[in-house]
Amino acid sequence: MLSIPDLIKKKRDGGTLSDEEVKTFIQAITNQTIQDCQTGAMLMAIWQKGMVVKETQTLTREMMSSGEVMSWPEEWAGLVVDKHSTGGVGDKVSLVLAPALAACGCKVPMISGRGLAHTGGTLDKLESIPGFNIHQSAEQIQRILGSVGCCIVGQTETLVPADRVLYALRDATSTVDSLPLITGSIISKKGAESLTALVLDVKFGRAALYKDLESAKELAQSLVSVGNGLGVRTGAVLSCMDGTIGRCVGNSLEVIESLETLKGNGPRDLMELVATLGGLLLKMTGLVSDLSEGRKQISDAVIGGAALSKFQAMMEAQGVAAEAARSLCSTRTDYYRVLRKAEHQTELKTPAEGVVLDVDGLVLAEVLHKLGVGRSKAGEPVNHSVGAELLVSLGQRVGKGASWLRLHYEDPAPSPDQMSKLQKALTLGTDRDAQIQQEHTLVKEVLLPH
Ligand code: IUR
Repeated sequence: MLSIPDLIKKKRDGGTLSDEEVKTFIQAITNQTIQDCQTGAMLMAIWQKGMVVKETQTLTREMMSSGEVMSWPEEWAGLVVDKHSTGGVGDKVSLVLAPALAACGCKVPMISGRGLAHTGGTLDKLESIPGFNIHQSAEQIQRILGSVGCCIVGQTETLVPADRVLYALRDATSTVDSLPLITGSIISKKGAESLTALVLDVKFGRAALYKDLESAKELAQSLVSVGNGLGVRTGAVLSCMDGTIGRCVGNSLEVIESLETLKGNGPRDLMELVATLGGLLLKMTGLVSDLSEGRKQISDAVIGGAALSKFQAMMEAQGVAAEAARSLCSTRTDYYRVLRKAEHQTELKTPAEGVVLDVDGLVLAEVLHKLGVGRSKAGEPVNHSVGAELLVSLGQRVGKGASWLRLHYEDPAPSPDQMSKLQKALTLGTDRDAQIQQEHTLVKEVLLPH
């Protein structure tokens, strides 16, 4: 058996690690018999030389086996599903999708993350609801799935401990953006949830992790093939992330937009993503025979209010006071009776008349991140009430001086430079520019299990 320095050398020189060798590396992490500098060197060797599909598959399986693998009651066989997104701006899909799937008969143990770089995190959004507890043990998750059908929680202590070590060292060694390492990290955690089916929302575009469609597609293919190899029916959607999903960005503002969506008033792009991702999952479980029937069942669950009831029950099961959950879910409620509103609001005005051609989601997200929506170091608090509401739609004609963005802020207040950056996120044009501009397609491609 090769020693750890030999394994590093083999990978550094472009070799393919055998199943036993990958296992040795991951077990050394789990048993804490490897030095951080050795793990860092191996990560850099993997980043530089890559891995063949079989190696990535073994890496993922070994990472998954480094901790607890969840198990479910027999009667849930074929029904346990989840979704993962590679990160977006205003991406509140999980908040609508998890209860919609539960309303369609699925069990959804959704294990989500916190904000990463400029992208938002589902857990940060949910924690803007007073009392919402994202820390649930495996037993509590099973109890909530039994009574409600869905929960949205953080990674438990016992799930894929190897990923916790690897993720921190990837961050410290500039090796986050490696296809096999991203694949191993994402799929090992989903594999440990013992899912029947998994759908991946892989973003491309200027506010995405991978900007161009080709590299996003490569990631999607890697995730789909490794997921299926692990025995989870895995499909993926390639979706565009140039602007924002829906109109709100920021933790509590996104909760409000999700609740409005669950009350039937959702923006078109959010509904499209929820229906497509949910429809695919229903098809992969076999609950429906084709995607269009799946999309319809998910849309009906959202528009008809069944998903809202599940969201209310999930909030209560995860610690929100019954009265607060009821108030958030009632029609024509004042959300700020429960959620905290930022101390200050200001509106940005259009500099000229014209047609809205573009709103740059990356610029919006980067400024908002600095105003407290996100964190610059792990463990820092976020400001749940900071965010922005887009007041115009693409293709809309606006006059000069019209309000186009409402900014919610506290401390720090936006600097003149940040205000000017935000203003530049808006591109106006003529009717002719709008005609020439290609039709915006949100979902570019769907990859199904082989
Ligand atoms: N989310 C994960 O769970 N793992 C990763 O490597 C990335 C995002 I990038």
